[in-house]
Amino acid sequence: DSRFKELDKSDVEHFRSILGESSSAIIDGVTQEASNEDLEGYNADWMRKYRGHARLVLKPESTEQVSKILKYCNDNMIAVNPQGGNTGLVGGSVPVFDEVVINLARMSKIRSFDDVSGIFVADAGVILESADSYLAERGYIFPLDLGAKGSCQLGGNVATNAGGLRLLRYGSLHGNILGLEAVLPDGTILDDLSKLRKNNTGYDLKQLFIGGEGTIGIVTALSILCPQRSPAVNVAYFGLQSYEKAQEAFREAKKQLSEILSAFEMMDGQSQNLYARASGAKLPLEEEYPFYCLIETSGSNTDHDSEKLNTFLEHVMGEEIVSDGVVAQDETQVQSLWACREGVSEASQHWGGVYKYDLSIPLPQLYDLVAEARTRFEESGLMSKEDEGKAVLDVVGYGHMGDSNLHLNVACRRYDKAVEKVLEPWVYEWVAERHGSISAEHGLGLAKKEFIGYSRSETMVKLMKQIKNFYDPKGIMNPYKYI
Ligand code: FAD
Ligand code: 2HG
Ligand code: ZN
Repeated sequence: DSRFKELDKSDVEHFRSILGESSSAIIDGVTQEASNEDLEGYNADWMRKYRGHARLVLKPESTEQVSKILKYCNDNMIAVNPQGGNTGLVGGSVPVFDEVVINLARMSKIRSFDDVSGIFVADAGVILESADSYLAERGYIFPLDLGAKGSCQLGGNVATNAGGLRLLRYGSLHGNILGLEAVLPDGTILDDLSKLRKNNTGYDLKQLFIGGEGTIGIVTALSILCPQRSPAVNVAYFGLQSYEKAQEAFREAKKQLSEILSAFEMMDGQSQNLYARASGAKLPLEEEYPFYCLIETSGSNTDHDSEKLNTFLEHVMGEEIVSDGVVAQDETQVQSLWACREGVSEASQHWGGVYKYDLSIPLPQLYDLVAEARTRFEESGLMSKEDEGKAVLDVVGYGHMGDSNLHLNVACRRYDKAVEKVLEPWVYEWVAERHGSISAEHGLGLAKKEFIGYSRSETMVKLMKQIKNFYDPKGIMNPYKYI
């Protein structure tokens, strides 16, 4: 974009003066020969679907460095792309052209933890799994968990307002985050690192950064309220004959497990078959079923929780809501049952390409979309019934049923416009007609830029643009993305 300055030697020298000479602070393909290989991990996204052409990656170590970098970029019209663990699934985490990548990986300090209130304060570059392990040692849990926990960063989680596997229990980051520190495009440091649960003094500005996808500033630290870790955790995995049965099971789980229910996930048979083929793992149940659910309970009393879970399982099996099931007997089994759910996302891109949709749909209609998508592929001639399960094209549905959040993944051998045409804009129209959301948790990024109107009115999009222009009048923050 000719509005933005092309990087030259003087810019790189300036960034070096901010960051110092440490080789881990800067990957320079402008004045030095950083190879494409060095830059690849920052330019290509997790799905290998979006690829930018950044020639400079900056890795600040402190909020002050982020501030100096942004001020210089703003003064000189240099476009930037904030980046965390680069596990985002909508193309928002990588540049489109040659934006400067500002990667937060080196900002990885835990700043404080109060083991009475459970308030945890950390830099944005802390890896989610590291934060959770730190809290586990102190009897607490990070109130967010997701399959990419080993790579994603807290700042990226905030910027995408990640939902994950336990939102049902702990709620959204909009509620758990107590304070943020962020740097605005002109270098201003917004210190709102509050540790208060209650603070009704005007607009709650931090909420704009939660789910802001790096379009109005860079999150550099957060404070978050963490709950006690439950000593008794049980996981059950069961097979069901229909989606209606899965809904009945969910209703019973809420009724009978009530306060100890911490996750309710749904996977269709095709998604489990795909996971087994891609990973080589054996599925937990002997027979195959059209649907599977995974339930997790977390409580403080093992005997009490096991009794509740067993009563629930006896009931749902007695009533023939559930056809067969297994309860994990130890931590290894807990992990392997969870892997059947968490592993689907990665398995779906095993054969080369994948089209991912992350949707909020009213629960009774949630699975209709998957069934209709299969029909559309059969009618298009791109998939026949015999192809199913042979990795030519797999249409799989799974997700956070407890949050009415479906993940529709269409796995194929390579990215193909013909496949995309069957899906878009049909998926978005379908969801809009049912008053759902075209992004339940992954955000809009580049992938859904054109489609925001399916979930937000013109008035709301206009207001969003005004907010963006107010915070980032020169438009340097993550340009070309959804706003
Ligand atoms: P990145 O991918 O690096 O960035 C994501 C966006 O945030 C980009 O727009 C980027 O510009 C911006 N950003 C990053 N850091 C900052 C910062 N410090 N300040 C401002 N902006 C910033 N998501 C869910 O909601 N639920 C799930 O269950 C879930 N499971 C996943 C499982 C797998 C296997 C994978 C690969 C992804 C999954 N995701 C899930 C997607 C999810 O968005 C990310 O995993 C995570 O929240 C992104 O964090 P990240 O550090 O990788 O951010
Ligand atoms: C999950 O719940 C993630 O596993 C990823 O949100 C979903 O890959 C996907 O579509
Ligand atoms: Zn998800």
